[in-house]
Amino acid sequence: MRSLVLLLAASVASASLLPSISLNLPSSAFPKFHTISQADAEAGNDLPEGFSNSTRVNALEAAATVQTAAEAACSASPNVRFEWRQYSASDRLAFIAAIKCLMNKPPSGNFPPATSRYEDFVRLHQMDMPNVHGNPKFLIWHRYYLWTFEQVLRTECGFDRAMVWWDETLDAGKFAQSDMFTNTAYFGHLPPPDANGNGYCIESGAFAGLTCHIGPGSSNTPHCLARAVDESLTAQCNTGFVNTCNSRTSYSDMESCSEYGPHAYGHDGIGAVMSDVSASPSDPVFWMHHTFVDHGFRIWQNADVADRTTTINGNDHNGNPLTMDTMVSVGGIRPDVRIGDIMNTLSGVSIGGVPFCYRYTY
Ligand SMILES: [Cu+2]
Repeated sequence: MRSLVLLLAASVASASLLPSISLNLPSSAFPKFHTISQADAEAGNDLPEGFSNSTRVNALEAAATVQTAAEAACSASPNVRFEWRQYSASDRLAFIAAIKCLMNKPPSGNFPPATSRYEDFVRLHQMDMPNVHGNPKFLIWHRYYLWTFEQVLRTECGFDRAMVWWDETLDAGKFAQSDMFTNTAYFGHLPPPDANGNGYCIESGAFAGLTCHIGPGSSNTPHCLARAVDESLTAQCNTGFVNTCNSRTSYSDMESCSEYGPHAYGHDGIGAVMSDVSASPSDPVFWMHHTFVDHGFRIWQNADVADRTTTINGNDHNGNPLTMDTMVSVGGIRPDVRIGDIMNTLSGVSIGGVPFCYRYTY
């Protein structure tokens, strides 16, 4: 009996000394994103019914669009999202620290089985997966999801810097060389897969040893934060592919190209957890990647602001047409909004008392 007690005491002691080691899942456990090639995108092969018409309203209607007071106030001093290279070391560390802060906060309880406030966001994404992927709601929903995440960093973790974005076109084909991954203060390394094509648990950087409790897919099996880079896929996050998408004139056509083009290649290129459509926000680099996607959307809008911030087309997951009155929900983390409130990043519309108001540095 005494020896059993000693044995138990010894095992408890050694367990508390060891870092918790979570399961490294094989890459086959992570359902990949659907991709299309740039050549197929140029040919419109992702659009079974062909290119749809531009949503351009007639010139008179566009000219009649007047700036609201909220827009005017926003334009005077918008929040600016800085590209990673122009983001100071201090800002970078503050951003990373705020994400870690969310990981160390308890879950709200509204998104079981999330184990932290950070995982509330992962679970929300997993639950909404079919509604906000594979259809034109993808871009507008992720715009609001990203903004909501930023607000929660600010209100719950004291983040008080400008927001960041990642110009992936500058790192296409060589993501792993970015100091986002090579500098051990940031996101941790980006290793190639092992001989069996599986990822490695991330043991460097600010998120070393992270256990993910949401995913893969629709299951929830604790696993390590793993990556497995394929630079032939990250190479598709290039300027030419982005321009191919942005040359499309209707929202829904551009959305399809962006979602299955550069967006999907960035996820699959980073690999492992990031290639899990449902639970990819488990990897904090998800937020950086989605700033790149939202940037592409805004640049497309800038080519015809009057139209592209005031109209939308395409159908949602259930086949209902998207309109400016279609609601966008982030599960109550912030209020539900109309698409028309957030189609313009400079709308200045008050959401829970905070104006929706940002632009990108370029
Ligand atoms: Cu997503």
